[in-house]
Amino acid sequence: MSIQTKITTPFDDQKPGTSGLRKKVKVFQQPNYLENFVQSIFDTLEEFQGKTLVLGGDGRYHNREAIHTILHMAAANGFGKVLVGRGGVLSTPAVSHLIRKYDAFGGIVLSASHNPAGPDGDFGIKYNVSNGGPAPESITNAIFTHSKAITQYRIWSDTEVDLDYLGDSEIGNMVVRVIDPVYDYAQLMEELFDFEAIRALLKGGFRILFDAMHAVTGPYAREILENRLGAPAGTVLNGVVKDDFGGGHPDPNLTYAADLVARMWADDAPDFGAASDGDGDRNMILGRKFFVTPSDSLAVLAENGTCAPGYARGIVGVARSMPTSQSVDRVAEKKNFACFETPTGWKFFGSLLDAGKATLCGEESFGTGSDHVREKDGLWAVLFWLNILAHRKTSVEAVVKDLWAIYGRTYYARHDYEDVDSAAASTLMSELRANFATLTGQVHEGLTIKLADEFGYTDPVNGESTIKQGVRILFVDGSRIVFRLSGTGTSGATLRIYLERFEPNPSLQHKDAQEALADLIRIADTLAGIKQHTGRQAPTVIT
Ligand code: VG1
Ligand code: CO
Repeated sequence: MSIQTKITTPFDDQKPGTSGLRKKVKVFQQPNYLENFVQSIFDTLEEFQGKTLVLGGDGRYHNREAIHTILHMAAANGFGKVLVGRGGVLSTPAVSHLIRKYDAFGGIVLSASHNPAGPDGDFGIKYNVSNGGPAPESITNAIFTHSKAITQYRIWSDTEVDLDYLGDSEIGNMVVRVIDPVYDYAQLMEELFDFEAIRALLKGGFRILFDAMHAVTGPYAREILENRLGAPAGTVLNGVVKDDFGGGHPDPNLTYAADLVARMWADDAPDFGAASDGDGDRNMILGRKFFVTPSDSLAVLAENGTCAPGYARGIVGVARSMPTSQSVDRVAEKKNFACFETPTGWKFFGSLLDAGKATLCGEESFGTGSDHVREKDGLWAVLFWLNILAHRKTSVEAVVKDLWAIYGRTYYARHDYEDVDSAAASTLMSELRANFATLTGQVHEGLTIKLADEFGYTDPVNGESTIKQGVRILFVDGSRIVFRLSGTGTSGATLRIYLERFEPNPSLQHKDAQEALADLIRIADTLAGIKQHTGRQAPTVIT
């Protein structure tokens, strides 16, 4: 039994994107592909000898094999202990919490989030640092650089490890501790939220549904919603984790959570519906026949959050990704707390949370979170909403409409053109960039362009800068169109177009979002030539 050093040759495509390295399962199944990336992570880190690593994934196809490999590599590289979820399963927010709670050196999350799973689906790997959050770009860039020059990796000779039973075993000198994936996370939720009040709400006949979409949140939701909060059995839909996510696309939005949506729009619809994604960090919140945009959801938490025990201390600030709507900005302004605008991806929130500059964070892509961990957190958002509803004793729709009444409504939509030709997508973006100077002052459909630019960001805490984070077209009336290319896809390019309009007039706040944004949708096509470049007549997904 010993450390083996294996000779390898580099791959040139191991650049982490918005959230780790995501590729087709078949790419990860190539000999040494995973090993090279994992060794590149370890070679980039320093002084972890004898320390603890947290390890788990969303349960998708290839998870177990990858966990087995990573455990043996961690042992050969000198980690002292690995905390791994039973069955190799941990949600992304649970990994973040475990790193923090047990003072781990870092963690590895195996997930491609909502991307489909199975032998022909996607797989992914992400490294999280000691604050529990995704590694910042300085580290992910260093990992990529290393991966292009790697010549060898270290792995312990094959040892049997039983991932299905709680307890300790060893690989070489390293302890492998199999832990309950849910327990610590559920304890944290009990500390943050008023479980007594939520229990009373449910007892009083308030009906809820949660769709785990056959992905990682099933066991978490069952334990928290059904066992601890007393929601009736059957509250959690699709609660069994399957390695192909039941053949579905576990993305909590109106398109992919179609079953839940049908139930929430039925005549006997429950009062509250929610869904989460493959790895448990996203959330969608629905009322009876009512959809809450993720951007409004963040604003609702900022407006009402201090009723939850974990936030009674007050909210010091909020942060949102640039394409997320400015709904929360208006809450921050009125309540006089700071509001930060960051690039897309949770890794940019970490420094603000660590420095105590932000309490809540959110993204338009169904991501909400806070300083309780350093990832977005799907079930946390669901519990936060339930806590607010228990406190306010009103409906989801009323809570959102109250927000609009105070601050105005921000109409919002995102149009995705998935798997388009990569060259065509980058031409579209570069043509937009080339037109910045002439766009300013142009009038389209009665709307004047105030500024066209590309978003860049300098982290106010650590000074790290990043550029090319999305093209923004800002109009004089406050409307915005943002164009970005996705950094999480695994085939072709995905063009995202984010559309936003502020409507202060209460009598104009009840339109369908696509209708209210129709002129901006047309302008986006005029300015970028979407149909012409992509050859598509309509987006693949609208959220
Ligand atoms: C997308 C979302 C982004 C999110 C990221 C990871 O990135 O737009 O807001 O942080 O996914 O979420 P992109 O680069 O494809 O637009 V998850 O739940 O997929 O880890
Ligand atoms: Co996710």
